[in-house]
Amino acid sequence: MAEFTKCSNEKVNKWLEEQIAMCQPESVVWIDGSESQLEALRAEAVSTGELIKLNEEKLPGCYYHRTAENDVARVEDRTFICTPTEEEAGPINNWMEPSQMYDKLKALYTGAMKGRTMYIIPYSMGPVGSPFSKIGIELTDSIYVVLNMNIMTRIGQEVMDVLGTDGDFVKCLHAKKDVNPEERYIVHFPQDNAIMSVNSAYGGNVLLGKKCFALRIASYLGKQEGWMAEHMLILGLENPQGEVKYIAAAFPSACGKTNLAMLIPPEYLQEKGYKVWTVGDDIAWLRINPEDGKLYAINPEAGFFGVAPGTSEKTNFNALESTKKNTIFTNVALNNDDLTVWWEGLDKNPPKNCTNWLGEKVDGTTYEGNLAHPNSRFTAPAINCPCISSEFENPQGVPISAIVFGGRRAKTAPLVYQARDWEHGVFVGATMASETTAAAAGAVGVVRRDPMAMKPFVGYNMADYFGHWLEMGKKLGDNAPAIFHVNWFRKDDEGNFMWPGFGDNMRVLLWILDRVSGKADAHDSAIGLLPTASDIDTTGLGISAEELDALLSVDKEVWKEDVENIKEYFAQFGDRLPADIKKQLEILDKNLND
Ligand code: GTP
Ligand code: SPV
Ligand code: MN
Repeated sequence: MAEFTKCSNEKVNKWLEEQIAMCQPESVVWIDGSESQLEALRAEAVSTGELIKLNEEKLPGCYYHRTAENDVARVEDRTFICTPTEEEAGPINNWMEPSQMYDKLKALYTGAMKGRTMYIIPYSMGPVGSPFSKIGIELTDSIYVVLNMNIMTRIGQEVMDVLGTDGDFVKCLHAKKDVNPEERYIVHFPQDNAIMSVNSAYGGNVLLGKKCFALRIASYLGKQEGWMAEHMLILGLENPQGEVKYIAAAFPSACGKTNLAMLIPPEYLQEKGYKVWTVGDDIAWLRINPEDGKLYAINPEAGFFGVAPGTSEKTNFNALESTKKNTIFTNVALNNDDLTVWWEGLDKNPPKNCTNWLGEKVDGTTYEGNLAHPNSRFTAPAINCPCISSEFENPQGVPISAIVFGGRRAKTAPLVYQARDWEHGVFVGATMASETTAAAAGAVGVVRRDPMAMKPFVGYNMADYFGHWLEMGKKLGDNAPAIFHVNWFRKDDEGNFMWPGFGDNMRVLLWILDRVSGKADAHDSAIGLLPTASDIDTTGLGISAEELDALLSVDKEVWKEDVENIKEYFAQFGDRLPADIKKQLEILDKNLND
């Protein structure tokens, strides 16, 4: 067995011994988080071709990487929640009995790292030492994973110091193996605090601090311990008086979280003094502050693993700026002339001398297909973001004034509406639906139900998860944030987006915060509280009153169809579906038929 240096935590040592015996790496290396060690790993990855060093003048400290063609997105059908009973995992998750799954995985991991190096990455989700934070240790045979984890989380010796001799940690094992999609498994054992990933090297499947830990395992821990782990951005909106209010928003994968989190307000609002500050773009951990009883959130991550296509100076200047240094680009197109990167939507000048995401040398100016994969991504340090919030590292988090749900709905959902109260808001989240995107393997553009944008990420029974949300509302009482639903993706009959989106979404956020502070009106409708068109500021927007009316309209017939679909969807939860959710469905049904 390969030698390894023991640490002062015997639980860690015992687990390491078992994993090393099983994976049989040639050598074992602790990641201490030092720049010299990381720099040596970058050089090694460049020497083997795993990474390409990009233009040091234009993109200092940046690297380019391509994954295997069949390994470009999360694989939901190969993602498992292995709880002792199938009921605990619920009807939405794939399940296998834990000991059976351990046996299956053992066969796959045995000898999987032969001739390779195993890296031990201690990491903290959340600022090191924050009361919100939790520690994980990821073992991996991929330098790409080490370098990405370094951007996305806080890694290294300081984390081991906090863990101490007896601290608990999430056990994360990743082996790249031969990237065989038939034997790819992303497996969670919530009761054992353990995650095992094999046969992939793509982001969400292998950066185990992210979706696997910070959502699937954390949602389970949150249920036990009375807090929440959500697929949410966190932003601060500063008004001209300098007051900042925080909003958390849950949209499904590739539905606009990164963009909203960093939005640049329209010029006339900037001139008035409005600003947006980014706390997080993908994951929020929320808990009730015992001192004031309010809901506070942290972003447990340290970087952005953002969708590249569609990111441009015009749509998301701040995200683009964030990628200008110390960033890793995955599955975008490479400009071979100057070693820079390109993707669809960046600008109108695809590189002529181009390598596409498949690794083929092509003429980008005439190429027919996508040069960058639709789910190509950048891994950028959060501190690069020009509008990163001063509260980003605040170990206590930020107080949340409003929670926003949203998705891609060509019809059905209006631009914005407000839930009547927390309970109704939980129902609005529980009945979310959205068109699928390239973020997960499978068909794109199909409407599916995605409660709270957590369909792929809840680590236990979804019906119990709804119950947990209701429970949190009871604990919060009058301190509960108001809940809203937005839809930036409504289309007209020709299939064009009706709302300009991006920076102009600020106009909707202002109505939301005016509702919270009691400054704006709303009228009740079958589905919830709607703004009157005149309450949405359309200064300089160039959309007519009729267009805004259409964006805010609720077509009862379309909604009745949706209710039928919701009933079918809820049926799978049987008696586990909370009574308050059933009650809300009855109210909606009745409102639509009145
Ligand atoms: P994940 O990282 O997968 O969780 O995604 P995300 O929710 O952070 O999505 P992101 O902000 O990266 O946006 C995904 C895609 O939606 C990009 O191609 C964006 O350009 C596009 N998009 C974002 N906001 C808007 C908007 O307001 N309107 C329109 N039409 N497109 C948008
Ligand atoms: C998502 O799919 O929601 C992402 C990217 O944010 S991944 O890390 O792959 O999950
Ligand atoms: Mn996401």
